[in-house]
Parts: sequence; C-alpha cells; structure tokens
Amino acid sequence: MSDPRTPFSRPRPIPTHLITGFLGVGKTTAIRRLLERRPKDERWAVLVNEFGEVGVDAELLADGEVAVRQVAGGCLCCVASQAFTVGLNHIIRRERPQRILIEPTGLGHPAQVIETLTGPLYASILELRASITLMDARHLASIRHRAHQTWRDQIHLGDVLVANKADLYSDRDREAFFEFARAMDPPKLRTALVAHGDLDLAWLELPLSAARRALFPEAHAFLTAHRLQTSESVDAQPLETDRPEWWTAESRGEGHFGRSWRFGPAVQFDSIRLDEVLRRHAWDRVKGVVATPTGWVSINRVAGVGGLEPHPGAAEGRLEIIHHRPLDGEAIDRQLLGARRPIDP
Ligand SMILES: Nc1nc2c(ncn2[C@@H]2O[C@H](COP(=O)(O)OP(=O)(O)OP(=O)(O)O)[C@@H](O)[C@H]2O)c(=O)[nH]1
Ligand SMILES: [Mg+2]
Repeated sequence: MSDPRTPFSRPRPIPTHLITGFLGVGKTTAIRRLLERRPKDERWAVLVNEFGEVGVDAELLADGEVAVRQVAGGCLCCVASQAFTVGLNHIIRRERPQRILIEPTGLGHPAQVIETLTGPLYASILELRASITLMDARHLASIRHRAHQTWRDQIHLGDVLVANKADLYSDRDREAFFEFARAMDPPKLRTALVAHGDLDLAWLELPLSAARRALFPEAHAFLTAHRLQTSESVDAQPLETDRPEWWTAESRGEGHFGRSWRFGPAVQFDSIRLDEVLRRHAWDRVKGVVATPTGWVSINRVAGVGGLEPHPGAAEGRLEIIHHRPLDGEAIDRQLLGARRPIDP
C-alpha cells in the first residue's frame, strides 16, 4: 500500500457520477443545480453526450467557471465511444477536476458506459459513484416508454432513482412512482421525488452498486444515418470561409429520429415565427440556442411543453429536434428558413 505521506503517492481517484435518464427528464437541469451548490473551492467538470449531431446542453450548462465538454452525434457506448474516452481524458488531463459529472444522452444505454468507467483503463483514475437515474413518473402510464428497453435499463441500472418534475404530478403519478420504485430488484439505495432537478448533494457520496446487471444487454443496437446538407437559399454571407451559415444533418437510432442545425451568427430568427414553427408539432424533444434581433434565446421543449428564454449569447446558433416518428426534415428546414428575420435591404 502506498504511504499517503510520501510525495510520490498516487492522487486519489476522482469521484465520478453518471446522471442518466430518458430524453428531457431533467438531467441538465439537475447538473446545473449541482454546479450552483458545489463548494466554490472545488474544481468540477462535466462531460455531456448528445444524441443529435450538434449538441446544445454544453451551451445550456456553460457558466464560465466549470469545464464542460460535449460529445455529440450518437451515444457514448457506440458511435461516440472513442470520442467519449478522448473527451474524458482531455478533461482529466487539462482540468484536473476534483469531481466529474457525466450526462449521457437520454437515448443512451448506461451498461457500456459503466463498464468503461469501472474497467482497467480508469481503475486507478476514477471512482465511479452511485448512478443517479432521473425519470418522469408520468411515463409509467406510457406504453411507449415502458416498452423501451433503454428506458427500462436506465432505471434498472440506477442506484438512486429520482422522479423529477414532481411539481407536475398528480397524486396518482406519485403513488405509481413509489409503487414502481418499491418493486425494484435489486432495491435502490435511495428513491425520491424532486422538482427542478433538486438532487441531494449527499447522494454524491453513495457508492456504485456492483450488483446491478442490465436486463437487455444485447438490445442496444444503435443505428445512425447522417445526411449533411447546406441550404443554398440562405442569403446571409458565410462569416468563416470553411463553415456555411446554415448546416443541417439527420440522425437515427433507438427508435428515434433526429434533425440538427447549426446557424452562423449572422442568421437571426423572428422569435414569434420560430416559436410558431416549433409549436406546430409536439415533438419529443426540441432544444437550441438561436440569435434574434433582440438577443440570443434558448429553446427547451419536451413533448410540446416549454418555450423560448433569453440566453447570454453563443458563438453560433444550434437547434436539435428528436422524435419517435420520422421527421420531415426538409419541410422543417423550409419552415425554419421562413422564420428567419428578413435581411434588411
Ligand atoms: N416543470 C418542470 N420542468 C422541469 C423540471 N426539470 C426540468 N424541467 C424542464 O424540462 C425541460 C428539459 O430539461 P433538461 O434538464 O434539459 O432535460 P434533459 O434530461 O437534460 O434533456 P436531454 O438532455 O435532451 O435528454 C426543460 O425545459 C426544463 O426547464 C421540473 O422539475 N419541473
Ligand atoms: Mg440534457
């Protein structure tokens, strides 16, 4: 055993936490709350993974004090697995964090990620603590969610099970959650109802349980197909020669379909018309940051709920739409082009 007094003793493994849960249940909100309450003299870092091609969460999390790194375009366990280890290694080396929070995509299966983080590569570097799974108790009444194997394994593999958005629940939702949580085998270390991602900091001290095994270890077959295109009908000039002003891509996997956009900073939207386009469908997930004539706004909608909020600013616009049915990406692209603020003559 190494003597803790010697100057050459190994640094203590970095406490690392997976905050998992299905699309839009409140993972990023919960991480923001944790960051707000962290001891100010501790260096924390966040690694966030997104299903869509461009990723928005890093932008929503940025607070200027905590290092946030994003891995977009798939889930950590498959297409993005190499990017995941590269991103994680970068954080460990560059930031020397004292705690790392990891948010996998809402469509990601946690088993492979847990295996990587507890495997030989990180054994002496990271100490993976209890996985915290957030869920929306209202999904217990949704056949689509209950039949989704990744939804089930995210919940099954969590050590702490939290029903977030408790402010929106009926008594029946609350009862259904506690009944469901009580039946968990192996049992959870903690179960709780919270609102606005208000996790208990004490849960960060709980250990990872080695006893949990995925129910569907083979089920996770991530398929992805990307088609990149640049819309030629945009009249704004490119700001950078190597990047178009309007870039879009599509992705697919886990029974879901994604469409992503990146907009150069010269592309501005009329916020009312943009809101109308985004409200036309109750897509499972819409999020983004875009420029408007009166400043930047963030967009955060789940199943048709949520709107536009002022945002401090961004280097470029980004938008992601994810739905469990195929998206007519070209039609949405046209509608978005129509929601731009007209360029002054
Ligand atoms: N009413 C209510 N809204 C919430 C609560 N927690 C989060 N939200 C909202 O739910 C939306 C999604 O929250 P996020 O934290 O972005 O969810 P996420 O799980 O990170 O989403 P993905 O990364 O896309 O899977 C946002 O509009 C939040 O403001 C809550 O407890 N109550
Ligand atoms: Mg998120």
